[in-house]
Amino acid sequence: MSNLLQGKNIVVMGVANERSIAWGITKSLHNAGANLIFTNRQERSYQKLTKLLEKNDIKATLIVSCDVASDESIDKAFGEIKEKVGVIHGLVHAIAFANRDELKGEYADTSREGFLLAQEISAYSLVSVTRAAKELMTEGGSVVTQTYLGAERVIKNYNVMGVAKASLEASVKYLAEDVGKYGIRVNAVSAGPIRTLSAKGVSGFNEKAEIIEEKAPLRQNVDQEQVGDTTLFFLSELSRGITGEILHVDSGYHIIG
Ligand code: NDP
Ligand code: N5H
Repeated sequence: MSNLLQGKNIVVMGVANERSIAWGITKSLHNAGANLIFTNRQERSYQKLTKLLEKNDIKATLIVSCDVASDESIDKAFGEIKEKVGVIHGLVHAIAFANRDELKGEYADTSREGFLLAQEISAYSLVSVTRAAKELMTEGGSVVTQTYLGAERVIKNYNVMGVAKASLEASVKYLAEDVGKYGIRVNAVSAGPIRTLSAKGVSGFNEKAEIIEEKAPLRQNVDQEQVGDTTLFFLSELSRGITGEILHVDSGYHIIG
């Protein structure tokens, strides 16, 4: 428990269930005293979230529906947040999507449609939600997104998502420059493999997790709580001098050649 985010209003996008990285983040932010606003796409995620909040005795300030594929949905969600909460101080973006059949085989086989879908949901969404959040961050703020090493290196099967994450990471830097003058920071956590709903059923996940245990300096996989605490750091005043940064929470794996 700390009071790092006492009195701060933070929007969390991307809780699908108890395994979600965004749920690990939620627990860290709650323990730091934040008031939490959630957005979900699917009704199923909304149901899971309300049960999780109840079970963990966390009271949401607001829960709104938001599909980042639609400008109208984003406007409506942030309009409702403005109306009911007013000022926000932080935004957590933990959203990505690509067609499962394009997360295997050769990247060269990626379809035009699949490429654009991955870019739209996993990278452009950060641009659109940062723009919407900026209007509500009148006291300054912090935006944090989630990325993976496949943005920097060719990692088998990550394919179209690797290219979308490269775009996301470049967007972190361009957005950081745009909103820095308003006292708003934009950073990313680059997490090691974590078994979540998104990771379920994708080829090669187990193999990637095993390599971490074998080769990463800390010889163990990371978990949602570790990502949660680093995201808390980025949202808090402790990181006030940092923006446009991509910070690895991966047991040090990225330094190994
Ligand atoms: P989850 O499956 O738990 O979360 C993915 C979330 O994306 C879901 O909540 C889903 O919402 C949301 N989403 C997908 N499409 C849309 C959309 N159109 N509009 C709004 N929300 C949408 O998986 P993770 O927690 O693993 O993923 C969170 C982030 O972490 C992703 O960016 C992922 O790339 C990143 N990451 C994950 C790693 C891992 O190993 N798991 C490693 C490094 C980064 P809904 O369920 O309502 O559809
Ligand atoms: C190298 C790897 C393993 C192979 C690649 C995995 C990529 C996963 C990312 C995307 C987000 C997964 C995805 O879009 C799955 C969907 O096609 C199907 N799933 C769903 O629709 C579920 C129900 C919903 C909740 O999912 C979403 N996304 O909406 C990478 C791994 C070692 C690390 C990893 C898993 C990275 C990452 O970015 O998630």
